[in-house]
Amino acid sequence: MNGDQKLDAYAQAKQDFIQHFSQIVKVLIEDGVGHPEMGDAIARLKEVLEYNAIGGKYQQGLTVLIAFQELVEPRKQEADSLQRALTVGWCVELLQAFFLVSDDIMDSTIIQRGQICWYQKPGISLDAINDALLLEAGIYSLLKLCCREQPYYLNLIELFLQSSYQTEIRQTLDLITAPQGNVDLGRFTEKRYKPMVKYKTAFYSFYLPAAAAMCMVGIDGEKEHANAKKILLEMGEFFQIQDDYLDLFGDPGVTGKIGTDIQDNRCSWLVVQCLQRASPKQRQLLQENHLQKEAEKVGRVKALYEELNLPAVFTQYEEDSHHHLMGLTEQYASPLPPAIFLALAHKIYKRKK
Ligand code: DMA
Ligand code: MG
Ligand code: MG
Ligand code: MG
Repeated sequence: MNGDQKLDAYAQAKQDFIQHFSQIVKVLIEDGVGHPEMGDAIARLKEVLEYNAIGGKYQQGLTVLIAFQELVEPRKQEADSLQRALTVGWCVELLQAFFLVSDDIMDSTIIQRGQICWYQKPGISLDAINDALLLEAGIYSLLKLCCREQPYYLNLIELFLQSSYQTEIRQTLDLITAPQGNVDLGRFTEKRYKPMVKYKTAFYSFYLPAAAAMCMVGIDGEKEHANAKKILLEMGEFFQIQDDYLDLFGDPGVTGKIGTDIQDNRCSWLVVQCLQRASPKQRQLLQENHLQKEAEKVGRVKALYEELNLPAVFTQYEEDSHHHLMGLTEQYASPLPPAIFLALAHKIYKRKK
């Protein structure tokens, strides 16, 4: 395939993936048929799905489908197994939606994916907690409905559960490293930062989709999974570094979200880099303006980051990281087709959203 054909194949996969969503909603709400008293709850579930599972980049979910297609010869891709790959891809998107709805509450975010956060909608408020749990439960309903007869069913469930735990335990770290009402700059170190982001984002966003596709085609070996993980966790770590950078320096019109890392006192890549370079006076400025809601104070922190050239540091880091990922792919992709990893690396390189 040449470059243009590859692009078309990606666009086609994305279209198929998005189209499959109506099927997901149908399957989930059919569970309520025959229970007339559930009518209102089912309508709510549909609304929650349509508001929160739609409108992102679909990168994670689509990766299941694309990896599946790379791993199975075209003539062996049966319609049924393709349908299952689409559904498992949507399970990853539901997991993402579950995390986002909850994360936005904990981060006091207002805008996500270009729209008001679900919990901020009039009349929703903390009922959003139950909605998030519903999104999570949807994963296991779907897996049961579409994969129960498959030999990999248990492996898939374990993979989703393990990914959830890895994310949640590192979200815990993210939260307790940013205590409310107390700016302790001593906590914002690279040593804490790296493992935190690797597992709060990289595991479920990068390893899970590829590992799910691997399970579905019967690639279960520890070595194969460890190799894929080596590349994908590194990629996901960089993805979260980009997320931290875009939180402050991204264009909200493009990212679809308005950052809150400074206001929330988060252990962001930017604050870690800043502290490695700051003079005692600059450190004091950070101490006084981190964890503050006023736009003026946020502006002071941003000006400090610019003074320390952090945007240029980031650009250089992005180059180095991309180069490093190319090397890791060369070393660890086999026996999987390198295209799986290269396509992802290419997608996130210099991303603006
Ligand atoms: C992302 O952290 C992690 C999860 C599990 C959603 P974040 O709060 O930086 O994400 P976002 O920038 O999308 O709110
Ligand atoms: Mg957040
Ligand atoms: Mg968060
Ligand atoms: Mg963020």
